[in-house]
Amino acid sequence: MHDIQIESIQAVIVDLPTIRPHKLAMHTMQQQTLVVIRLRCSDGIEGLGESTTIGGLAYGNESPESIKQNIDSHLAPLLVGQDATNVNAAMLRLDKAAKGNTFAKSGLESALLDAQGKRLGLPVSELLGGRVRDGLEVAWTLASGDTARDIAEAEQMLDLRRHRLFKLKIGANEVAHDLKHVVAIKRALGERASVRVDVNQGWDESQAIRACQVLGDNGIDLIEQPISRINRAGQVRLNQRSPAPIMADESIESVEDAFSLAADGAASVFALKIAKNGGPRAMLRTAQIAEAAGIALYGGTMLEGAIGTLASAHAFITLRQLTWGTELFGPLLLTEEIVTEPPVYRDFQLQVPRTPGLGLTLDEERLKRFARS
Ligand code: MUC
Ligand code: MG
Repeated sequence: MHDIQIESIQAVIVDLPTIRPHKLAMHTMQQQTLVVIRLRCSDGIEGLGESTTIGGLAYGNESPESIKQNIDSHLAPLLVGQDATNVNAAMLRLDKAAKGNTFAKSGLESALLDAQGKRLGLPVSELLGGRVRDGLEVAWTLASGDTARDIAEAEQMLDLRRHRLFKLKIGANEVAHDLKHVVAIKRALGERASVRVDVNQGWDESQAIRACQVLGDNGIDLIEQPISRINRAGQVRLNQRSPAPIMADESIESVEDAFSLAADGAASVFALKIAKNGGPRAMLRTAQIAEAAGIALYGGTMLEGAIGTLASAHAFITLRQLTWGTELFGPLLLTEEIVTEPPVYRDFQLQVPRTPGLGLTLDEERLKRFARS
């Protein structure tokens, strides 16, 4: 019998509207669906976590519905009654009994960390060893699909001093069309902004060879996941010949993937995502592999709301190097919040709270309104 036990775990599916459709190569998001995790402990403390993916099953192996089902049926029963204060032991128990399910595990680990931080009066960043920077620079994704609208959106973000790093979502259209779109945006923004692209695996190697050359020659700073995560040999060849650095995103579905990508020399930048690794601490293991291999880091997102965004931020802020910044803008894509005080964005940066845990409180009223019945 442990002194402080995990008493119950609830996974709530929440559907939230977005400011505009968000077009990725594999899916156009018309809204975002979060899975909010409430982990209640016998000392009365509740930890919050979030497991969020993009476009049902369009992006990865887990959907909001499968995440909830697997937590309810398999993962929560393994944790209820366990020591709420030992995150290592709890996550080990999950890993021993359940393969994969990194999104679900990430939400559960975030909730354990939030609860323990609240219990000890420490921000999650301090539980993870301590922060080494004040804030995190945040990129914005231009993904309306319309060149003029994307340029206007970027200009607005620069005026507001909210973002000066822009990621363009391409890969769904003809390559020539996409390249024209990207080059027009880079020309309009010039040296005032860093412009990067995310192809979301949309090209094959034969298309990517030329396209990466054109992008590099036109001042594009970074090319994310140009080809299929399955084509490892192609990724290695592209990483050697592209004039702009290649970043691995979908290729990393676990810490072990990160190790084998590093060993093969398949990317020079890693997108770090807590959901893809199985939690903030697992993500930090991927970061350590990258650091040891000389691979640069970028703080990625699955377009989570406030909870998942701050769970990521508390871990990213402990990293020694974050050469390419972060893209923790998920809450800004949503028109509604389910927490009482949304994350603060100022002077191109996300401010990471110094209050205990993740630093968030649920707005029960709003959660009820947007929770799927
Ligand atoms: C992805 O593939 O990177 C992150 C930012 C964004 O706009 O889409 C996501 C997913
Ligand atoms: Mg990506």
